[in-house]
Parts: sequence; structure tokens; C-alpha cells
Amino acid sequence: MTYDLILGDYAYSSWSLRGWLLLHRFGLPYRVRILDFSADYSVAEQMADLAPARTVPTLITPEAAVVSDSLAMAEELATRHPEAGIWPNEPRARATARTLAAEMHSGFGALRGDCPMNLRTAYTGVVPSEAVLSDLARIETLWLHARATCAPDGPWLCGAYSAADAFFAPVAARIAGYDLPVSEVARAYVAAHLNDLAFRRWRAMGLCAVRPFRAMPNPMPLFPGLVRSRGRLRR
Ligand SMILES: N[C@@H](CCC(=O)N[C@@H](CS)C(=O)NCC(=O)O)C(=O)O
Repeated sequence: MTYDLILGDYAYSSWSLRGWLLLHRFGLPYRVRILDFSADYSVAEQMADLAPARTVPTLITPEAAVVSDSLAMAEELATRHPEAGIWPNEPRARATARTLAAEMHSGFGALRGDCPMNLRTAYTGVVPSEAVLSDLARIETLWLHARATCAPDGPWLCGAYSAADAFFAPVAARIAGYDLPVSEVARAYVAAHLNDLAFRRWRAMGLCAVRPFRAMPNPMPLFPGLVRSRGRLRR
């Protein structure tokens, strides 16, 4: 029994990262098919054999059901694998995790639009728009609420790593990659993502692929979370 997971680019596809974390981070079996974001034909055309799916991530279940939305993937996988811990067991934490993941799934358009995920480069000197600052303020409100009500000691939002964290992993990458202004608590949560083994594995795969990306001014010499020590890179 294994799942087929259709993904976009490892470096740039934030939705793909969420979908992949839902399988990889929770120890579920999967095979990956990667689409080419730089191809002349669209993602939907590349997925013509999986219609009605037209975006990544898309999950194909062992019975060939096409699950073409990341939140639907989280719910379907959680129902099929209750032992995996995709949502917290404790009712209050579970309800909070679902709320956070859902708001992430449907919101934060300014942050997404102005700061597209790019795991190959990081920037400094970015001046966020009012709309991005407003998204960041709302994200902090949600994170602090989860911490206060479910997991005061962190490092994750609602206790053990859950789908809520998987959904916010690309947000953490954007905050780090564009050096966006957030509180110390939020910064610690971002650092937890950057140091998470699954996230690092995904990013390593993104570093191996060479694809074009919209350039921004002031690239940082090192991606945040890494320090150079005696000529070697360490985290
Ligand atoms: N609601 C979808 C959104 C998925 C999505 O927008 N994926 C983007 C990739 S980051 C995509 O496939 N874009 C291809 C296109 O728009 O042609 C989900 O949660 O999975």
C-alpha cells in the first residue's frame, strides 16, 4: 500500500511542501512524481491524466482516488491513519490545529503574493507592505493563541508536530527567507521549522534542482539558520 504524490518544484512550490510533509513527516508511504514548473505547458496540462486535478500537491490513493487539495489530503490521511498523529489527539488541541491549518489554507494572500517561497535564496532589506505586515500580525496572533492554549513550551503549535505545523512550514520559510519582522516567539517557531529534519531534507532537494526564479534585490550570503564555521556550513 503506497500513495502517489504529485508535486511541483522543491524550491518554489509552497503547497507541494505542505503536501509532502503530510506524508513524509508522519511516516506514511509515498512515491513522488515531480512536474516541471518551467515547462512551456501548464501544470494542469502536465496532470491531464489525473483530471480533475490541476494543481499540486495531488495525492492518488491506493484505490486511485484523486485528492487534489492539501487540506483534503490532511483530512483523508488522518482518517486513514489515525495512529500517525496528523491532528492532535487531545480535543482542544485538535480543534485549534484544524482552525489554524484552515485559516492558513484560505488566507494570507499578501504574504504569498509579495514573498513567494524560494528555498534557494534569502533576502535582506525587504520592506514589507502594509498588507504583508497585517498578514504577519494575524499569523502571530494565531501562533500565540495556539501556544497559550495548547503548547506553552513549544516548539510546535499544538503539542507534537501536527498538520497545523506542516501548513505553516512555508510561512516560516518566507519569514526567514525575506527577513520579515516578527516577535522572538515567532522567530523561535520559524527556527524550529528551519531545523526540522524533514524540512531540511525537502530544502536539500530544492537546492539540487536548478530552475529560474523571479530575482529580488539584496540576496543574503547564507540562508538563515546556517552559520559558516572554519569554511564549513553548519546549522
Ligand atoms: N488549494 C490548493 C492550492 C494548490 C496550488 O495552488 N498549487 C499551486 C502550486 S504552489 C499550483 O499547482 N499551481 C499551478 C497553476 O496554478 O497552474 C491546495 O491546498 O492544495
